[in-house]
Formats: sequence, structure tokens, C-alpha cells
Amino acid sequence: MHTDPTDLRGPSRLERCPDLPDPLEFRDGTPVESTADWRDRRAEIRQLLRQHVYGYAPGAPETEMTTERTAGVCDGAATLVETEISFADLPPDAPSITLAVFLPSDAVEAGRSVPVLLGLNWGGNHAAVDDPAVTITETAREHGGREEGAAERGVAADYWCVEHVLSRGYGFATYQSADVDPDSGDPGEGIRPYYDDELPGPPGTEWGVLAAWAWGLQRCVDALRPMDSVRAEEIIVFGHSRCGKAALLAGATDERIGLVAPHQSGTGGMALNRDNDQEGIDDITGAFPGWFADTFAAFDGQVERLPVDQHCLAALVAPRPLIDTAGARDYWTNPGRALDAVRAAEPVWELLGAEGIADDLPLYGDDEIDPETVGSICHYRRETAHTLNEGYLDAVLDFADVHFDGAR
Ligand code: GTR
Repeated sequence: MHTDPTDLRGPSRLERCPDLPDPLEFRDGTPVESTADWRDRRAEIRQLLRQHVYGYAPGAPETEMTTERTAGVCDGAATLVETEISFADLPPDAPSITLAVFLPSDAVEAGRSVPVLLGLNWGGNHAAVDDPAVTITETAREHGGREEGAAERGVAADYWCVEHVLSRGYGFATYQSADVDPDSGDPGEGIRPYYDDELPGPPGTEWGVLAAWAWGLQRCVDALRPMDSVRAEEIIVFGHSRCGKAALLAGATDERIGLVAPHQSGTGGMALNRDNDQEGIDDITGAFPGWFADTFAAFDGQVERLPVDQHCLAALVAPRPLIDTAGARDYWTNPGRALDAVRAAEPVWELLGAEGIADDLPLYGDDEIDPETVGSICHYRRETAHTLNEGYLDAVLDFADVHFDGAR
């Protein structure tokens, strides 16, 4: 056992949330007892999440894709496939998504397909690797990081560890969140205004920024699945922090996604809203008013009235594998309440006949992700604050190795 430097790694506090909605009980109190019941309960949870938390997003639009392929990038380690995803029903000056896909050269040469880690990036695709083949997009020039102007090429190389991911036999795909929404706080920017009129929900339930980013990830999945070199059933959706919230939402609501890996996603991601003494609903909707549907802010101070919590979102992933990764010193994201969400979601995996969580969660640091014991839902920590590094990515890929079969 590990010594516990903070109460964040402490025991479950679920008993302090007697009003936590049971994912295996319909709102009217009827128990969920079968796979067929779960399909209906799943639809109910999705609806509640749209209505009260993230808002309604549009369906899959007709897309147009143009692709450019460059071999020998990343010092020969990758073939880069850049795909421009634009939307047939929108005017030509509307936003489009630039998806960059890095495929391991040896797999491409051998005609082998690979699983792909699809990560949502903040600073621009060109920041993930230092290679002139990656386009620095107009969006990246305008919104290339938290500061003005495009980030330098490769500035996030130690963060995304693309060459390491490739060396493990995985492809790496990414798009910049600002392609879909620049997170400027202005709801008139980005792609949302183009679709707002056709959303099915009542006023106040239009999609927020997180739902828009998640929708963008799903459009990347549209583009990835038909690619020859990509194993369509083995796409991992990944994101860190606000991008982790969007990754979880994307993976939970799209069953084509093979594995879901939110990293340090916190409030609005894996951390429960109930009994959360770190980032509260008031904090997050105050600092980022556009991230959620407008209806969400009303639950500040009355979280017990929220008919879902984040474990319900996580449960939508079942029976597909889910790994939640967290920093033991990343207090604001509240790893303790994320672990409780994992615990509270587990019964759904069990109902569906998948293995639940390993006996001894959280897995920690160099703990082995053991195929015999790991289960389909996992919570893993490293001794860090709010960051991403190779150790976290290795944990995600070790977990994926367990769940995806086939030799790489
Ligand atoms: C913080 C926010 C978090 C997280 C983070 C980030 O300011 O409170 O919920 O999203 O930003 O994305 O870096």
C-alpha cells in the first residue's frame, strides 16, 4: 500500500452523497436489471446530460474531406496524414477541422493497421512535434496557445510524446480545439452559431464549448475509421484537463470509440459534482460560462437536485474500457471524487458482463497494469500536479494493450 500524503487518495466518500443518482435505477425508481433495460436507462442519462449539463449538439453532418500524405516525418518515424474536415451544409468561410494523423512508418510500410490515440490539443497540431511537414493552421496562428500568436513547432513535444506513442505501435491523431471553438467566451465565435437554430432542446440547452469540442472529436472519428492504416474499432479518445472533459463526453456518447481515457479532467469530467470541495459548479460556470449549457449553472448550491452526476457520464462508456488518469497533487481536479465516480459507475460494467475495477485502486506510479486483474474500468495516478507526461501515456497504452487484441 502507498502512504497517503493527502486526503485526496483516501477512502471513498460516497457515503456522504446519499442522493447520488443510481445509474442502475430509472428516474421513476424502476431498477435496471438487464442489458435491454440499460439501453433505455442509457438513453435517459444521455438526455439528462444534454438537458442539464452539456447541452444538445447537432448530429453528424455531411462532411467533405481533403487529405495530404507525407512520408518520413518525425525523423522517419511516421507518415503524416493531414485531413481537412469541412462541413457540406455550412458556408465556405465556416470553421473546419484540421486533423493530423501520425502513423508508425514500419506499420505503413508493412501494410499493417494500428490502433490510434486521438488526442484533443490546445496549442495547435504543429506544437505536438517539431517537424516542418505539419501545417501551422490559420486557427493556430490566431489561437496558438494561451498567449497571443502561434506556439512554436514542437513546443508540446514532451507533453504528447508522439514518437514514444508511435514506438509502442500506436498511431497518434490530433486536432486543435480552437478549430471548433476558440474558447474565447464569445458564443458568436466558432462553429456553434452555425447549428444553434437546428438544435432540438428548449432555450438554455444549446451546446456549450465542451460539447462542441466533443462533437469535433467525433468528426475526427468519422475521418479516421475509413483509413486503411487505422483499426476502426481501436480508437482511443484522450484529452487533458478541459480537453479531458471533452474527451470523456465524446467517448461516452459515441460507441464507435474503442477506449476512453480522460486525463486530469476534474469538474465537468470525471470528478463528481457532489461533495466536491475543489472546483464547484459556481467556480467552473463563473470562470467559463460557455463550457456548459446555460441550465447547468442553476445547480450551484443545490447539486443534490442534479438528476445525474459524472459517474453517470462515465457509465455510458460501459462495457467499453475506460481509464481515468489523475495527478496525486492535482488538487483542483479532485482525484478523490474522480475515483469515487469510477467506483459508482462500476456496477454498469458488471451488469453488462464486463469486469469491473481492479481490487486495489488507484493503480499508482509504476504499478503494473496487469491483464489478469485490471478490469474494464480503471483509475490510475502519478505523483504529479496538473500535467501530462510519458508515464501517463504509457499507462493508457498499457491498458489499451490489455483490451485491444492483435500483435503490434
Ligand atoms: C482550469 C479549470 C479546470 C481545467 C483547467 C484547464 O482553470 O478550472 O476545470 O479545465 O482550467 O483546462 O487547464
